[in-house]
Amino acid sequence: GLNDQEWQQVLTMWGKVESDLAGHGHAVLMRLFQDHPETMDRFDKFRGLKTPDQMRGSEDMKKHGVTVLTQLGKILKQKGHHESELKPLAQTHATKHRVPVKYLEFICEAIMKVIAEKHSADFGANCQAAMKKALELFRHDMASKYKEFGFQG
Ligand code: CLN
Repeated sequence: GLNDQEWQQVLTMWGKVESDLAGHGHAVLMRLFQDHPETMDRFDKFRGLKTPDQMRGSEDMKKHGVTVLTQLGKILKQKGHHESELKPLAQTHATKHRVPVKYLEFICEAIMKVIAEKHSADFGANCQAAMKKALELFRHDMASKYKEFGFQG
């Protein structure tokens, strides 16, 4: 787990993410779909988006970015005691969207990259390490829940 200081670093940084949740969310999804185009196949609603320009201009993608980061923020704010926030998310992603654990790793990488780009001055080595730990905890607990739902991911 993370200690108090690490959680504080994570949540202080998250405060900066929340100053423009839509901008960050859109950038995360753009980055994810560019680095790992196969992750886009899980989304029926993004099927029409073929070029980076179309993705950039997509209100729907922007909206989904807000959905994703809002839920992730709720989870991070539990500082590891996130069972009740995580469980329904693991359930839909395992049984309905059927999202491999590997894709969760990809989106966490995209989140790290976007924060590093947008907040380089405030995202020093310690803060990066804390955020990485928090996202690893999130992925680890998602993966365990996946198994409870019978999805090997
Ligand atoms: Fe996701 C829908 C949060 C990673 C694929 N996702 C949702 C919803 C979230 C949410 C809240 C709406 C409610 C629900 O269905 O449940 N997703 C997250 C969070 C993360 C996340 C938080 C990780 C940080 N999701 C992913 C990916 C995966 C994916 C690993 C593929 C690439 S990124 N998520 C979906 C899909 C939907 C969805 C396919 C359904 C979208 C729709 O049709 O509206």
